[in-house]
Amino acid sequence: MKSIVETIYDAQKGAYEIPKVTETHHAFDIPEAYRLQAELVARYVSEGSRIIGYKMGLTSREKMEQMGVDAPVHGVLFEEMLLPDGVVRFDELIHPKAEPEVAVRFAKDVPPAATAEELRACIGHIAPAIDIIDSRYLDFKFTMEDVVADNCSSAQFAVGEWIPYDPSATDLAAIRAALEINGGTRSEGISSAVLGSPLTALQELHRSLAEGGETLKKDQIVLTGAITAASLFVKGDTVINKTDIGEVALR
Ligand code: OOG
Ligand code: MG
Repeated sequence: MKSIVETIYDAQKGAYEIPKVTETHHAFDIPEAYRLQAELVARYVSEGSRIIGYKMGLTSREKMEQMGVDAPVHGVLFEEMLLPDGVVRFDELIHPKAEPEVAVRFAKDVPPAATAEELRACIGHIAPAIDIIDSRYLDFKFTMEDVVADNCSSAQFAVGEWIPYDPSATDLAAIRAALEINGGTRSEGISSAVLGSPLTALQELHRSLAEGGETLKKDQIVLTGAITAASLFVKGDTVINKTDIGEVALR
């Protein structure tokens, strides 16, 4: 029988659905789920993938309700997930959903025990983003442990124009975002939906990474978490995240 990591890796690479590994294999807890995620990530890295940052997930009440889980999670972003010009690679996807998010890029390494203020001071740029999630689990249904092991449904993402982050000009907790598909608004919200502020999501991420001896570093990108529930989309759809800090589209 294939291991949990192999099972998920094959489903990601082959773009096919699998039953939950907590059912086909065995139950495991959240720390074990992150160990499995790390093993999966190490396999990609050994094959040449480069880590360019992280994503927070299940950070908003709407997302937690949509997915039936009750705490945020985080995953790893690889260079190949970032779509140049927003052109989606549909042949690598199973049942993609789009989420309107705010992305940040760090201008400095974040000190391991950074306070909220110190962490904020390390952010160089912010941008509107669309996270394309594609759970490898049947019907997009999973437990928190399953989704963490599946690198939090990470698949592809698009980022709009990066703008320098000026805390006196932009309140990270007050960015309005609306996800439009084919001209119709599918969902809209405000970035305070993300744990009160995307800054809190970043702190939570940094705290959690520190437990594993990691830190957020200069030039890394973080997708801070969906502001609204996710929407299914298909090839040919025009998907746009319209925000107060600009817009970004999938093609
Ligand atoms: C897990 C990933 C969620 C977010 O921003 O909430 C996520 C999922 O819902 O499949 O990326
Ligand atoms: Mg997301």
